Amino acid sequence: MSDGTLYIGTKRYSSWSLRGWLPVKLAGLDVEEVLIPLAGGSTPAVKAASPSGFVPYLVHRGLRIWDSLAIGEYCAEQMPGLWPEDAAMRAHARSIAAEMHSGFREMRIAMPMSLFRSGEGFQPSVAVRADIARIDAIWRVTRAQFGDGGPYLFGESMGIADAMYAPVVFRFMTYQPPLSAEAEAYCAAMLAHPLMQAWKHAASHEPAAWFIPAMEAPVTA
Ligand SMILES: N[C@@H](CCC(=O)N[C@@H](CS)C(=O)NCC(=O)O)C(=O)O
Repeated sequence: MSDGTLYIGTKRYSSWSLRGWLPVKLAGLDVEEVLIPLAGGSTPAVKAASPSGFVPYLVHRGLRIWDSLAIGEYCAEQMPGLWPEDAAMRAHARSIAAEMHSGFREMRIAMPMSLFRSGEGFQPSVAVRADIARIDAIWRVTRAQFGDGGPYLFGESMGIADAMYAPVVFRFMTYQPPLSAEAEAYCAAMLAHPLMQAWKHAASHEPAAWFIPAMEAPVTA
């Protein structure tokens, strides 16, 4: 008998689900995973399952937590190492996680997470390039200041801040925008993480009936 349920959406597409799923896995919560195929827009089964009408949604030992960042915070209470121990590092980690949670709208719209889509011919607009440059700078500065030689944002292990940026790593894998060498190295480390591999592997086995045509279509310049 598990301790609860994590509701998520289609792994090919659901960037917010990945942001909730990673902390749950990193904290080792014993929850059943319920995947609701997303309709693309509004999914009646998601509206029925989750208080906010969005996934991810976590029910753990009777507690109900919705929204990816709240799930990350909850998981860090179970496994404190998911935020850096040092107060200055933790302040920075929370800031960049929140910046991802509330920002980069242009990039998110122009580059939806779609793990097996071809991004060939993708031409980022000026606004999207600005979002990409800011993310690249966040990764570079954070790793230079706090990375301690480790492959992740705050060193040796993946944490909440990495989880928030994980879907961006998958987006960059698809759309291949030019990045700094440091950002490329960070993406490579993230893509090699066993949980990222496991998510991608599971996504590759999702049935074609769950595909959303607009998310698989060739990109338009
Ligand atoms: N702010 C929310 C955003 C969650 C969100 O937009 N999730 C999408 C899936 S990636 C969703 O549930 N969409 C509603 C639907 O498809 O019906 C979070 O951080 O969890």
